[in-house]
Amino acid sequence: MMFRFTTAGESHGRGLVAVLEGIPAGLPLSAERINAELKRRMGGYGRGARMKIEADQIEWLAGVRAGETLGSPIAMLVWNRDWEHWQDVMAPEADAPGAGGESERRRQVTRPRPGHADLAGALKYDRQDARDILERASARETVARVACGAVCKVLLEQFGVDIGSHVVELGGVSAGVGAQHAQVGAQHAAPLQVPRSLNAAADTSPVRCLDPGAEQEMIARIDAAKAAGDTLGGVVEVIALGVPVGLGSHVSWDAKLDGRLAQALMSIPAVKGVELGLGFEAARRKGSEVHDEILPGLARATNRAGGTEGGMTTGEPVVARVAMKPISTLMAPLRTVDLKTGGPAQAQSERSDVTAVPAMGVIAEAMIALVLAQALLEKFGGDALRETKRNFEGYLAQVRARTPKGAAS
Ligand code: EPS
Repeated sequence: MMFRFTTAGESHGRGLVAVLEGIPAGLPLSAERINAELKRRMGGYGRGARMKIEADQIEWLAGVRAGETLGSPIAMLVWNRDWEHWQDVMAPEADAPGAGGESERRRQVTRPRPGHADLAGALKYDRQDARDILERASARETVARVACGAVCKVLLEQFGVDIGSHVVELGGVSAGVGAQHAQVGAQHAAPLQVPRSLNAAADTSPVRCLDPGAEQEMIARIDAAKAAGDTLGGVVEVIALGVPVGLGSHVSWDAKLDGRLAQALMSIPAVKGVELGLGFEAARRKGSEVHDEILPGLARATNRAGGTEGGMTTGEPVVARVAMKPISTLMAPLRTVDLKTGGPAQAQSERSDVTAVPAMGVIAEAMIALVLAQALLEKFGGDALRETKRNFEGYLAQVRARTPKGAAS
């Protein structure tokens, strides 16, 4: 069964639709579990008023019966509560109020925001009103991704994989905690430095940061940015524990798991950089200070690689760091050009967030879950969960047989 997912929906349209194909039959699934992830995505200090309007929850449309997947495409719907305030602006009908001539259109966007999709999209799609672009470019679409990712998380849990994230940088403030942090300078096995139940700890912080001192400073910077009409970016670290060795492949460029993870993470709105393990730091070091020595029992002395070698998982935690630029809607706007007049103007400002870095961590977890679930199903196949598990157990036994007995100490 081919694994794929797709989403549809505009930020202020009727709602968002997510379709996920390739999940085996027999996976226990509940709306509560998906909704818990959607709720996590809505949180974080520095988000705008929209999150007070919405209460994102899925409705099942297809693929689940009596609390279990059927093996058919899973379809989920999330209504936009804000639609109520946008019905005329976003109405699909040609004869809707405001749908006629350009002059009739309310809430047009003709002063593109530097950094957003507004300008390139309006030129490429030949739209006079950049709202036709920004409605889909909005990070609101990530609701549907998180819903699909939540299903994948439930699947991965059946195989002992657990994915969490935390904020390691926000507005230029760095946290002194992190898996990557532990590896920089480490010559021997460094502890992860993050709790095993990463999300249980991170979710108690308003900025999802594990360093209380840094957390206070991040909050202060968000308040200052808000007062100045500005926005802030940051970096999250995502960690997947319990990933078996051998997901992905070295054989072809598009099978390589590190490449697939990078693509999935870079596709998150406003993300400008992705590192695995040491990332860019590896380029500055000698080989002897980068590669993870192999110990008896096939354990690793370190995990500077961040859990992949040769496009395959190593069996160590997968550690990714994801950098997000500041949100491009500024209340103190930057210079732009009015597309109607061609003259200089100030970019449009519309209600938005000061920062969405804490939420981006939740979205990054979802994207990693989607990539790992796909790679796991490629390796172990299965139309039914029991079949996938049988194949998985057989493979683990095969790997264990390669590990000399009693050599692990
Ligand atoms: C978002 C909803 C949006 C923004 C944000 C993400 O709501 P609105 O545009 O109605 O305020 O809060 O979108 C952007 C940052 C963006 O650039 O479009 C959401 O649900 O995550």
